[in-house]
Amino acid sequence: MATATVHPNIALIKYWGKRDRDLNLPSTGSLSMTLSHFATKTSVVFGVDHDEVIINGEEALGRPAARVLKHLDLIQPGRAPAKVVSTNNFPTAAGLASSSSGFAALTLAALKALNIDHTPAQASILARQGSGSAARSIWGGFVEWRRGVKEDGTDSHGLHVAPPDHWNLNMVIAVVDKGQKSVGSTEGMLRTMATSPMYSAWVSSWQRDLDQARQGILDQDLTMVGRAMEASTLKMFATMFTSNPPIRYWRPASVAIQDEVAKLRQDGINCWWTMDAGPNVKVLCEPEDAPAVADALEHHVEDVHTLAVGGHPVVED
Ligand code: 2P0
Repeated sequence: MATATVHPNIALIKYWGKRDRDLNLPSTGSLSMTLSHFATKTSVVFGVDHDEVIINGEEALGRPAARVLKHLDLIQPGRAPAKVVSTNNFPTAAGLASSSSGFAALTLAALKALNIDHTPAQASILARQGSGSAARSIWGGFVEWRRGVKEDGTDSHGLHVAPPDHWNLNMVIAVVDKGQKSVGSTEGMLRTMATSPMYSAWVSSWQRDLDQARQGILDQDLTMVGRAMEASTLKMFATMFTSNPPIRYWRPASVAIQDEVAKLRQDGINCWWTMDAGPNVKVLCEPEDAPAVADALEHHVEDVHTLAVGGHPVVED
């Protein structure tokens, strides 16, 4: 039996689209900040009577359970029956990156329970095959997920860009809706790839955003990171909006918060927004500005969380 506690990550430079669906290889590189406070805690024990998956206190059945068990099959083909117990201390599948911490925690707990020696990059490659964004939650701090060029995916894994204590940044999250998203990320990506005329522009223009965000992180230059993050976010949504049928996660409150961020910047508060596969808005700022940002967001939604840069996973026997 082993337990892993892992923080989710939010992409500053986005992953949206797959160059290989089976191996879950991305069409673009991406870069993330690991979040503090939010966490998934997953325990795995092998050698029980039958497979069992408990998520947030309830037995998982159907596709969610099958996805977890298939991931264990990938980690050890021909494995013994297993019991998996996983709990999130934040909303699941609501655009708050629960699949990133979920599959990273499952991977790390299973590797430990099976006593399989591994490097972080090897764990990241396995986590990637469960859910792409999980490739980045193997580390705390700031993490790049290399697109890679190899067909077998061995060069498509996370890389640690900077440790958790490199830069004291905050992410203020406005929860516009904590319900589960209408279109799942995988389905949304496949639809975008098949139908959006903007998709080719997306896959040919991400590298510059990523290079600028990485440099901005290393230099602790929030404006540089923020500009690249908003550009990457808007380009990703342009591909979604122009899919057929369109994918539109934004709600009126999401747009009102984007306007609020622009207004805060005009007032001299250096803050920048991003969104993912859901209506929630995440705002990046320095800790000294976080109370003013949170106050402004509370005019639009009830549920606002101020999070810092999260640490590395913790894995225990
Ligand atoms: C990201 N998202 O980079 C992007 C931005 C959502 C928007 O990664 O299909 O659950 O399991 O690999 O990782 C969400 O997608 O997708 C995601 P799969 P995943 O964080």
